[in-house]
Amino acid sequence: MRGWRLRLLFACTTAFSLHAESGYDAWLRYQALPARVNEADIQALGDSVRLVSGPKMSGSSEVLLAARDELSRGIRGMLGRVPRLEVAEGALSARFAADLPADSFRIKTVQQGSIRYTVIAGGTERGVVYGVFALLRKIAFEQPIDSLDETEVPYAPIRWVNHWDNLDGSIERGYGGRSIFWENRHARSDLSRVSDYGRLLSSIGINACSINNVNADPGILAAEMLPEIARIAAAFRPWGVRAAISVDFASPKILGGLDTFDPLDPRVAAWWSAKVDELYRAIPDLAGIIIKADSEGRVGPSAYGRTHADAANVVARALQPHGGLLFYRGFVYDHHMDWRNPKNDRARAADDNFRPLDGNFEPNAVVQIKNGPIDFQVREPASPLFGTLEKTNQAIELQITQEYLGQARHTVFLAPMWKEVLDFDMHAAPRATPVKALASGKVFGRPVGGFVGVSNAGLSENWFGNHLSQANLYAFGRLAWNPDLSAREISEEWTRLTFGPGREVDSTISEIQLSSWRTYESYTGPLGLQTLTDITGNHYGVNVEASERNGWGQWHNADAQGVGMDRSVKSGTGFVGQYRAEVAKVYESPASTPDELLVFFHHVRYTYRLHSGKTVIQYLYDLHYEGAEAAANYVRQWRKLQGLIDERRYQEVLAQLEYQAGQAEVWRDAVVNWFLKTSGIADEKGRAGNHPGRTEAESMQLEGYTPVPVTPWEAASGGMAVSCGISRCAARFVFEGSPGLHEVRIRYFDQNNGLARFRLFVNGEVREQWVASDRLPTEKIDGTSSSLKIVAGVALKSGDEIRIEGSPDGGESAALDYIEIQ
Ligand code: GCV
Repeated sequence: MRGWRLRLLFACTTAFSLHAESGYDAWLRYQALPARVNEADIQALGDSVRLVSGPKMSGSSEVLLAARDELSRGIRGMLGRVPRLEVAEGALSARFAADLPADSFRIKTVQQGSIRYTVIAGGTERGVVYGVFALLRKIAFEQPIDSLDETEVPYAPIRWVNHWDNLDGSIERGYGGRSIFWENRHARSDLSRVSDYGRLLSSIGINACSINNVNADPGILAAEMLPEIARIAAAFRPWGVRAAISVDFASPKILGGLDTFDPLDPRVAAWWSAKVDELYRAIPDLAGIIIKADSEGRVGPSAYGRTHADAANVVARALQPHGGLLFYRGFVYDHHMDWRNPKNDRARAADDNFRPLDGNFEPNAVVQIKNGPIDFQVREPASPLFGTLEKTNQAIELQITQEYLGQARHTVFLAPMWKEVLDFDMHAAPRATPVKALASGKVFGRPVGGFVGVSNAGLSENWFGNHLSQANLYAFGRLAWNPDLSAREISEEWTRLTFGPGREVDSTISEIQLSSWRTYESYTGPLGLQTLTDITGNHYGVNVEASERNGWGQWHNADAQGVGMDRSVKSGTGFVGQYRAEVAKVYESPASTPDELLVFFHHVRYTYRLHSGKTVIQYLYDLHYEGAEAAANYVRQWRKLQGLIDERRYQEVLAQLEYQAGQAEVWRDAVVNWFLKTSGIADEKGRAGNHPGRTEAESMQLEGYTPVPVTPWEAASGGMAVSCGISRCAARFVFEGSPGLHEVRIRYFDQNNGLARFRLFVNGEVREQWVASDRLPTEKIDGTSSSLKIVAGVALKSGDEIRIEGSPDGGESAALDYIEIQ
């Protein structure tokens, strides 16, 4: 019934839902549903909605009040009028909540004689909030709500997000503005964003959030900091989100004045115990502590010849009386590895370090393991450590912030990638043992386990700097709650709540999202190459060789004959042998390794044939062209949504997708040219190295501009750009193509240390002007600053003069790469 009525009335709803939106409300917009349906829905809920939590909880806590207010806000927004909402106790609690596990909820329609009402019961107060959000989702999805009887139990107890926020307010690998928690080494005076963030987290079932960088500032544990942490914890508390912190393992020495931080020294243990007691006096519900040690320059137990278990346990024991958890990161590796030794392999590090320690950790310690063995690359196999640990708690760490995945400037929806890892069977027991079950402690009966997402939302109005990137936080929470949901289900839910309803809107956005990871992979690092970016720098722009010949170990070993790391047991680093036999069997030989991970596991010749029958080199060429084309297509798809979603978000996403399409071309050309030069094998389709309509800036007639080599060479067409060292320069050439309306595409460089200006002239007349004002993360002329300006509909005929003028500013030299006329 509701379906067809909604369809009939859809036209009216779109009309009044198109006000400008900032994205701040994310998926909690509570858009009005059609009026005639509203009354029926309110009646479907009965005479009231009653909120009841487990018997141990008080009936009037701030969590229940937040739940009630949210329900009121949501129902009013979507249905226009709110039924009676009650926070109930006593008999109802015993009847509906007593048997519910923590954090789970039940939603039930109750008919008692002539009285009908809806109960939302939670095993804890947090469960009630989750039930409220679940009911609101049902209403938004127009599902029947008149005879409800359902219970949901979260898949895992750990459903956390980590923030890499520094106390000065900056965020390591944050792309959505500055910290919502910190500024100038204090908690912000206005923490309303934290509260609103807590609401978002709670709506997807996340129950804890760590509030400072794992590269921890020891100052977080200073006595004067504890009230500040307490204020942040208080802002989260109404949403059932508990705060956690990251600490520096050397704190007993740096902060405590001891002459050691040796975890086996009793003075160190006493220091941790006293400090944790002090923390809990200030924040009684602190969720726990996270430690990154012996990793990327952080000190750790190796300083005293102790193990990671020793390190984790000394803090875990201090947390035990308070019920807190200790997360010890499995991301431990040597970043000074000798690349000349073919047996060295960073991928081995986590398993090598933690396998011997299985069973040595305290019951409240959790080893937090990144999804792959390297570091959040565009594609990696599941970390073998998930299948190794049997007697140790573990959690999977997924990265919501898109560090190696386009930094919120490229749309990359991560649920499909996460699903591949979560569903991957590690063959750790005779029955199916997917990573999700191992990480959650289900396979080996561990008391705790689950999911940690590195979120890094910031002060930007839409939290992440890209509206479409919000979907990754949503997906993380939904998967942590129920990893059996499909990527499609999640994307459709998110789209509907965030941009919908509207059939075209829902399907277009969802299709873009669902294909976006593979699109990004295809132009930045297919076949298991890993993201071919500047790995010692900003992790953003293209730089094919940045990972080679250094100690960081993200090598892909491309040479004139072939590409890939031999990680086999037979002839390589032996990494494959860290997997259980069933899995190792698949990865040991190139023939059985899936194409998408081929060069992660094997060094193969460029002429090696994939399962698809294509050679490796031709596949690399083809995929880069396909990827760039898919990115261009997103712009075309998005344009069809004008008028169907609010103009502000429409324009902002359009600009982002246009930028992405331009950037995909830089990646395509750079990677393709690099492999063409290195392998010497031509592209069968003749595209690599050929750029119809392109005139290199260095071959134009230059006034003031001077040619400069670009590093890395592949980041600029022909390896060169022109740069201006005076106040104004120009470059010109004569158009010799066919007459008509053309698209003029100007590739220039937009560093973040100036605001250079450009003007395009045709036959002496200004046709377009712009300022290079983006804040891309580089001061260099490289793959990151490479930018594209498209001027459409330019009437040209053979003999016309095209002239581009650049005026440098600050450190930005108005550099130009080429002009392409299509
Ligand atoms: C917080 C990668 C990132 C670092 C990050 C580290 C980690 O190396 O580039 O910024 O540090 O992972 O996960 O600890």
